[in-house]
Amino acid sequence: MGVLNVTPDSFSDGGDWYDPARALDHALAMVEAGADLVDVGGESTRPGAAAVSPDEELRRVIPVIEALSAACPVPVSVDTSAPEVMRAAAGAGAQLVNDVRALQRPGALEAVAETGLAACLMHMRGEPGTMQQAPHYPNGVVAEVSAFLSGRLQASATAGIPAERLLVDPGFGFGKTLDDNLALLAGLGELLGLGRPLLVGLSRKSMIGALLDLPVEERLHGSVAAALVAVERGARIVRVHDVAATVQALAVWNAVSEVTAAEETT
Ligand code: 7PJ
Repeated sequence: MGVLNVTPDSFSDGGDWYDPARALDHALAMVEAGADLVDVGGESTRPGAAAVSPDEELRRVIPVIEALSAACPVPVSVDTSAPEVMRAAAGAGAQLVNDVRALQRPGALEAVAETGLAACLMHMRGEPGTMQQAPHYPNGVVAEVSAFLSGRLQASATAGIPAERLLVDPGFGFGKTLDDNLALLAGLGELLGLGRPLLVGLSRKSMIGALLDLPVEERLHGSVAAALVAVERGARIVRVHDVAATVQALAVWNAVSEVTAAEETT
């Protein structure tokens, strides 16, 4: 999943793709590099980010989603928590909602159920403005994230969203310390018990910066390593900024795992 931020303030590429024509070019370049999905977001959720009104989100993302749905050969995802943006994005051709608030906003479950969109349910502790202020998981971060996602899958089912349309995501960096993030990555396999495909986003995140003591523009190699670890532990979709590098690393990993799988069946 290639990231396309159409925001003036995202932490790693804020402002780069704000203009719809440039956004389309960048999306097509990511597809060319091997992206199977493009995630369009108009609300920055980096730590400390201010909230964006649904009107402003609509103004940012709908023209880009329309252009991409017409010209881009892979499904388009909309990164939003606002039900009105979900509905408009579905009308503009989006196929997936990527919601960092796991459809908890009033009306979000209904918007997904009624439009037939697929949805990624992500775990976040708190809100972007305050989420990094001393997050704490007394029962263990993997168990608490798993319980939350299980509850959201249940709520989605109750709202009439078929399970086959749902993905789950532990939400790396969203209200988590470095140790929490590492525990989640190490324990990613436990989330497979939820029975839905796992999506993970680690690309350029502060946990990579903290491990390597590097600023956001120098986190490529660490991000690729993190994506490989995630896939090796069961992630099915990785949300990344650097598509070519990630696709190449995964192609090498995949060639080896196919040999391993063939040996295991003989
Ligand atoms: C994630 C996301 C993530 C999902 C962002 C960033 C911050 N959506 N949106 N998972 N992160 N599903 O790109 O680093 O981890 S925004």
